[in-house]
Amino acid sequence: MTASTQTPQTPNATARPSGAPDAAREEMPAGFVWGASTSAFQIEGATGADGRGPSIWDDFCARPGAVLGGDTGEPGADHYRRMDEDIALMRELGLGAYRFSVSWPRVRPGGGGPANRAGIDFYDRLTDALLEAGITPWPTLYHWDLPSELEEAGGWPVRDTALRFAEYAALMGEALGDRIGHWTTLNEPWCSAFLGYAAGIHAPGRTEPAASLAAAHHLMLGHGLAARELRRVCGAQVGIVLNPAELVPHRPVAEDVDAVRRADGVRNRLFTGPLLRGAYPDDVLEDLAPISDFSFVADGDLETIAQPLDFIGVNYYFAERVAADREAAGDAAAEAGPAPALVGTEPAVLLPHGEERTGMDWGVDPRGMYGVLTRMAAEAPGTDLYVTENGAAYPDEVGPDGRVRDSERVSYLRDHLLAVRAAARGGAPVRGYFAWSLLDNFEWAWGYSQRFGLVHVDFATQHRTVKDSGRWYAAAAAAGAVPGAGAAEG
Ligand code: GCO
Repeated sequence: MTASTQTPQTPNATARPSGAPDAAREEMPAGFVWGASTSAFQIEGATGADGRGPSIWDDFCARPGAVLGGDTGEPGADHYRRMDEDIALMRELGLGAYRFSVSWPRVRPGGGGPANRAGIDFYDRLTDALLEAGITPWPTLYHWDLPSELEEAGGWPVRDTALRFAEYAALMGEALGDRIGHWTTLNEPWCSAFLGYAAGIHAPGRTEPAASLAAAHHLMLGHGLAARELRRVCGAQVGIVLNPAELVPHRPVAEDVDAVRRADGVRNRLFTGPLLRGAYPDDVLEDLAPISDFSFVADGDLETIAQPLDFIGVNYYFAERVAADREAAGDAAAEAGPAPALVGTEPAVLLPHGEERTGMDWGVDPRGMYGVLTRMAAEAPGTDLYVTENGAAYPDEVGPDGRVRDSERVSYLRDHLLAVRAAARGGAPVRGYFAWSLLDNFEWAWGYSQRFGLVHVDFATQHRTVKDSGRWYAAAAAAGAVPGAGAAEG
């Protein structure tokens, strides 16, 4: 069975009546979780501390030209050493939950082999300190930092990596399981598989289309095996974080509509098929046949992958327009520049969608948030949804008065939260929202050039400044509703 590529249209979620804010309209459902997200490699720094081993991102950063400015995981936001200060900030923002990731190479440096007690202790202390502060810990086990040793043995294209991942999940389940209510296995497996192994713009920087498909499969197999292990050792809720793509045809013509179907196949249905229905969609297998025969799928794998999910995390940043090829895209393709090779979509081109752009030239389209949530609710009926990442980069600066006036981010967050609200009102079981990100951090191939935080970080001094968006978000979390932009002034 294949999912429809159509997403329901919402009335413009951002359109608001003039006059006084309608408090009832802006209120989030009861019990809604207000959180913020980070990931280990992006904020921790301390890459050589206390027995941590190298990861593919350390290796990728060392490769000349791979990361803008030659930036590396050092200093990050030095969170490994400033955890207490950062939890105090979360308290100040009134966060109900904090989504962080565990660094696999910190807790089991070789990927397999002995665990590193000092590394586990860090997450143990973090968990306790969060609980003490009244903040629910939401760990993700894999946010892209594969231990180097496992990549040397073949990485995610190799089946063994999934088995090692399950062992690591059991290790963490045993260490923290008595205090964790929600475990996330993977963050955005599409990025790990295709940006890492096909486009080569993320670690490990490989450009091997067939291997990227094997990587996607073994990531999902790792998820399924890890979910079983977590349920065996601690019985918590288990979910996965996806980044469903919201794709619209560039022109209302059959070629572009079919390009959307193909792109949707690799971006979305290659993952939701096995995870939610235990099968790869036929049209996706057909489209990808020239690249791979999928002989890496062993008996029983699909059943393992299709473990029941307690929740699905949805990361949404922008929507994309799809044109059948560069010629069809016309001037828009020239403006968008060369696109990285992405398995299964060529010759289609993916273009930014939306009039406004963020600092990274990502299109702003809150209706896409409504679209991905509504679609996921339809595809996984009854499964709780959480927006596990949403946010925008802008070139923030601390003003002479010590304030960061990031009004564009306030608008971005507000409009997207209103879209979340609209989806929830329409019946999507959205239980919470995690802003990306708590802190300015290492933005992968962009290094430290892009700032996503609610809190500004001066990377030279590690001084933290809560931005206007942070104050605005704190007001939202306190009210359990989406306030007007002026709340940042408070
Ligand atoms: C992702 C990752 C985050 C990024 C964020 C902004 O979604 O790409 O989960 O680590 O930093 O999305 O690009």
